[in-house]
Amino acid sequence: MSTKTNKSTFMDRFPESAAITRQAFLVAFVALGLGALFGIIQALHRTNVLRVFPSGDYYTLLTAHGVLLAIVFTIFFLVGLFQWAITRSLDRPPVNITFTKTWLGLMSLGSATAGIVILLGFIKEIGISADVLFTFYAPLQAHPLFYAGLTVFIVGTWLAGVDWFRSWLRWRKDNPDERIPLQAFMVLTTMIMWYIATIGVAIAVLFFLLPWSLGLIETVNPLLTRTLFWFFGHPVVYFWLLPAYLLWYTVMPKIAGGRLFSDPLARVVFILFVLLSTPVGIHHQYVDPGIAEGFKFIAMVNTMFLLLPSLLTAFTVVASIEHGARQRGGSGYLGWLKALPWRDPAFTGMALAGLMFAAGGFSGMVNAGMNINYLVHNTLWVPGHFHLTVGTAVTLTMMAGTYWLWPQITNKSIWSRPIALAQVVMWFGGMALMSNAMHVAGLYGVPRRTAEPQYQSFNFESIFGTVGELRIQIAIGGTLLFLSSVLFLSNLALSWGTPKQSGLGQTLPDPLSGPDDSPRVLDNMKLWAGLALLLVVLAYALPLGAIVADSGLLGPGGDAYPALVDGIRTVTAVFGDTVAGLAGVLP
Ligand code: HEM
Ligand SMILES: [Cu+2]
Repeated sequence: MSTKTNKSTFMDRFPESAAITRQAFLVAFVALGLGALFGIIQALHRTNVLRVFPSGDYYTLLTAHGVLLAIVFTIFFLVGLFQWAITRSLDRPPVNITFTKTWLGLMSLGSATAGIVILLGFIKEIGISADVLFTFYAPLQAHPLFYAGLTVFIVGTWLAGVDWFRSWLRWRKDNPDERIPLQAFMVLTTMIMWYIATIGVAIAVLFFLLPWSLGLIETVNPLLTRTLFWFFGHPVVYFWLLPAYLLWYTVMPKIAGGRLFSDPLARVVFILFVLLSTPVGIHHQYVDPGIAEGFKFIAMVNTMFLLLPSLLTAFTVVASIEHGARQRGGSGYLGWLKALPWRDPAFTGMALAGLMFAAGGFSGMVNAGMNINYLVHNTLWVPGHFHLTVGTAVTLTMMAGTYWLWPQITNKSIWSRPIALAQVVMWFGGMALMSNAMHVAGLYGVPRRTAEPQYQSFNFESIFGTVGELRIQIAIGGTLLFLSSVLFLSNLALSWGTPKQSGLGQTLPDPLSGPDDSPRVLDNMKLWAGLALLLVVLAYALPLGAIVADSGLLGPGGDAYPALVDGIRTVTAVFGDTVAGLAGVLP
């Protein structure tokens, strides 16, 4: 990482693209810092260790935490990384840098607007808020500016995709017969998935939530907006994950001292995500009434297929790293593990992130099972799960990737490698504590999204420890995580202050099995986009049709509630009459 080569860096070759990457990272890291601050506040609050905010503000905190981290941090990092990846792998600067600046500007404007509206929720007097959580579906309602900000942000990401597709088409003109370079392939397939996924959220926001919060329509159909949200809400997790995959496939083998094992396998994995990531969102709605069990079952089966690309990834990445270790002189069944560059924070961070992802995969399978989901639904288990996946597999990979990428985009080396190493290990340790305790607490039924999960009069005793002990684990884990993010951000800030150097450039080696070993049809973007849309129609046409047929486009959704109340009134009236009648005949 700090080893000098005489190669030019990405910044030397493409200064404008490097500047875009830096600016996107800057927004991502500001969001990370704020999000981590809210994270520790809520971890200490709900464990009753330290309370600095009234519990009434908890949703504001939670919304800020969720949106800043799961949406702003991850996606800004993604666009920065993709800007680097597409420029580097096609080996050409953006077609029109003003266009590139425009989408980054739109994304920044949109997220700043949404972010400010959320934070205004702390000041009651102003009367503007967006305490709707990062899932923002009805019946929770936000100020119109929140939805407007979100829209501008998403339009920005769409234009980013346009920019990258444009670069690719230009490249295609000059290279009609070549295979798409792997990183560009990954960027393009991920964006196809994003375009399909965001159809759901765009319809939900533009046709329902925004007009509703502006007062143009009186009601919305909550089940419809929930279903549209989850249409987007599941594939968005792959939008978080695929940049991590890009780093695991293309950068990590290099850091380990080797080469990617199989380029064709990597392509297959990305195509599988395009096809399989959208038609599964109903697996977040197993307990929603109004969706027939059969549709839920289909979503479950589709979800289980998604294990395949992740298992293929585990295989390919581990094989590539093992190859690297053996190149470095490692030997034996497991002995090669010792030959890996564990002192390199970029390597260790990514390796620990991958390990956590395996654990997250197991808890994800529990979530995905229609029957065992009932056990953990809406408990603290669920944030336990996604702090392993997006909170560690993705976040820690992004941090580790930054350590490798930073010199390439700034011509400066990382201020302190030992601190960086301590930082990634600390994140791993903090998350092991916090997330483990969240999973266990969830099995006890401790709810998520609440400031007051007291459970004081319950006396849970188990082999895992009491609820009190779990609370302490969450508090300690959360504190370690916060400290780790402070170390990450201050290390980068100090790196910014170091003098520029030359010769920090790195190259990425060719895979062992290259693109020519894969069928050409894999590069047919139109085909895969078409098939993915077809699968979406198959999975969603019937359930969406049924929801609208049942309770209309604008709800309010059947008459179950008053019918039940009327029913109870009738029963009590009859019962009361009978009692009175009986009383009358009694002496
Ligand atoms: C400093 C590190 C972090 C700490 C201490 C922390 C702590 C927490 C806690 C305690 C909750 C549960 C709150 C509740 O349900 O009552 C939570 C929720 C959540 N966290 Fe984190 N977290 C951290 C980092 C992250 C990261 C890096 C991400 C994603 C990139 C993330 C995404 C989320 C999301 C999406 C929620 C759910 C919000 C909701 O339910 O609406 N967190 N976090
Ligand atoms: Cu999901």
